[in-house]
Amino acid sequence: MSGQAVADIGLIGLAVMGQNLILNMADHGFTVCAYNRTTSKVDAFLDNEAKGKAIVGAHSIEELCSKLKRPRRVMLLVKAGAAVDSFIEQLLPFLEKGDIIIDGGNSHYPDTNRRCDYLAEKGILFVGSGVSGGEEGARTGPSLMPGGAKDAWPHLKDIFQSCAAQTDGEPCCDWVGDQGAGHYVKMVHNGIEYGDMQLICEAYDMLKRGVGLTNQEIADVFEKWNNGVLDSFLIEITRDILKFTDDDGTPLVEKIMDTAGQKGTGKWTAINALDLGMPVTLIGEAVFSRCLSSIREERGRASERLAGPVIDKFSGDKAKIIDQMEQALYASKIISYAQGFMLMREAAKAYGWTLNNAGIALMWRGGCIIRSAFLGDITNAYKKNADLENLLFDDFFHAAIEKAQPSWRQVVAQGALWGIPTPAFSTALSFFDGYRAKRLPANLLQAQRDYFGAHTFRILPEFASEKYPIDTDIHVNWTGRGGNVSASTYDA
Ligand code: 2AM
Repeated sequence: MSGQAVADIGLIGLAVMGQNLILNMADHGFTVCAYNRTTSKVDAFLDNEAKGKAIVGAHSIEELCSKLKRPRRVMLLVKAGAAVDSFIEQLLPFLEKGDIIIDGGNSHYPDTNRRCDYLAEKGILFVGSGVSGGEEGARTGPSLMPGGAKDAWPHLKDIFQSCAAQTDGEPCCDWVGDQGAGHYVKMVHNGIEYGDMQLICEAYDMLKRGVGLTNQEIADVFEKWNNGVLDSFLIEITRDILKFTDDDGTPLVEKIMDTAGQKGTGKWTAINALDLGMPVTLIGEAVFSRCLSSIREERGRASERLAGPVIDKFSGDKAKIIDQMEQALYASKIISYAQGFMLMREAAKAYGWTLNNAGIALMWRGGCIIRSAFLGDITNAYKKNADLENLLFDDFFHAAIEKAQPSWRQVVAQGALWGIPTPAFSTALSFFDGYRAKRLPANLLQAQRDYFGAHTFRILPEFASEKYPIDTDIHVNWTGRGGNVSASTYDA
């Protein structure tokens, strides 16, 4: 079946995200053609949510393509993986050179790289776009992170930037970079989201078990924090969750099993950080914390055998420790974002992408799950200095972390004394102390490596001599036994 080319964009995948994005696009004056593998969903959508709007339907890929204005723009919002490849193959016979396919799903960036290259050979412009903000974001304004074939951008800019969330008059959507850069940045966004959530959970745990506050009191703390430097969507929903009572009047959150699920984007971020050799420790701890939570039965057995400190009824200054925790959370969050941006900088180098940090921060400023006032400050930092080496070198964040430092140390120490785990708070502080250390104990580590494996070491410039020449891989016979053979590569 063919039709008139009436639609500005086609959208495949009518789960809630897809439906909401179509409605959002229609609200902004674009005509959308909807298609879904199970075509009964097309009819149901047209008869209900889409009724009376600038939305048409298609019952085949051919019909969909025939209804699109040129160059055709087709957006996929289907399950990541095989479904994306399957639709690409189904679309190809009905597309022409210069047409555009956008994958708005949660695809892993190497898949997007591959699809970009594959479709470039065929003259089709492929775009992988991160879409964040959940169902509500898709309907009212998500954060959109498109990357891939840049020639597609002039044809997408208007639709994407109109439908995206707007903050301070600017859209939370801009071109991210080549190939899978859009999906990459979305992956890091999700990793940072893991970190933010873990930090909030640690604060909740300390306030509950350490300070002894009720859920309502903790909700009030989050309410207060939401009016300060921690002002963010995740703090806000945490406040609401803590206030939410079940039919029996008790907080529902306390009835929820303490085993965290994960879909993989946090893990991908951590794996990528390991691959690129970047110390993104907070996201790593956040992923491992979910893993630890999921071995619940084993923890149950451990809890009966392994004792820790008994937490006495809190007799200190509650207001003071609450303020200290706000500072600890803020400082840890600064570290997490600093690490995230370090990772993206390294990825840009490794993959040959040009990533615009201010633009990325602005894309995350609104619409998405990690949206916060804080991201406005990060945007400003990178706007002031696009080449900022590290977020911690920006005057604003430098001052913030200086101010927070004593409280942060107090909170991490208190967690350890109470025996309440604070992996994210703690790793953030350890990173900070490592990052600001001119000298780390890696000298000893290099000696150990050379001792047992002849892996060689380098001499500090001030100790260079004929015996230990500078910029040279040196091996020492530490034991007086064995040979003087050294491993051939120096891979510190
Ligand atoms: P469906 O309604 O026909 O199941 C979210 O699951 C979206 O992805 C839905 O629109 C779903 O279509 C689609 N989807 C999931 N797996 C798919 C596959 N293997 N092929 C095509 N569409 C798929």
